[in-house]
Amino acid sequence: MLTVHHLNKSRSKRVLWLLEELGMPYQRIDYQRDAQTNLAPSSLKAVHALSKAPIIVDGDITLCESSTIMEYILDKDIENRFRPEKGSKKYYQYLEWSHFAEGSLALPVMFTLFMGMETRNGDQIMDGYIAKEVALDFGYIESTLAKRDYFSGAEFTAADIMMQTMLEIASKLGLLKEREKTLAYLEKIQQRSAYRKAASFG
Ligand SMILES: N[C@@H](CCC(=O)N[C@@H](CS)C(=O)NCC(=O)O)C(=O)O
Repeated sequence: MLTVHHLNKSRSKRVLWLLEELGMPYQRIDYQRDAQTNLAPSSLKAVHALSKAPIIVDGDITLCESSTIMEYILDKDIENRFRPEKGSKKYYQYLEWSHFAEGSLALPVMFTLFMGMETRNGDQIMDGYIAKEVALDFGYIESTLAKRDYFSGAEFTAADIMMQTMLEIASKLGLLKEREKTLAYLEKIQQRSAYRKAASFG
């Protein structure tokens, strides 16, 4: 059976959410962040050299990196749910958003989070760069959600799960103020019962 190594308050919620959407059996092993450093415990390093969540183990395969894990799980679903047909326009929209979440959006969102942990005067070179990226990325997200119900089209896919994590953090950081479509979308997908179940694991 597939095992999810789950760190509390982390991107491993994505994997648990997808598995719950699919109703696919799995085993969960929980890890707690260090109260001071917020880092994963050293026991996670025994599972994968990167010691980052999520990690899955399935037979002789051990994988880190959430977007890869999502594709791996979707490949196992014989009903081909939550991912548009390969080669279709929607499929490439799906891929763009799946990769955008970690490839582009994570940088300004996580930088904002980390920069908020120190005193800054707002004029340092990174402040301007991050502000520009935040405006660019969230403008693109808002205009996409003004045209479509979900990131790849009319249907919910795993790209929405990938995007939710960053949007959730962004919302807590106040980056979604006045992004009405994005806020409404976030509220909508967080109503899904599979999301609520995954979120209940901490
Ligand atoms: N790009 C990676 C990021 C993995 C990552 O940074 N995970 C964080 C949790 S959200 C982590 O394990 N942090 C604890 C640590 O670095 O010790 C992914 O999407 O899986």
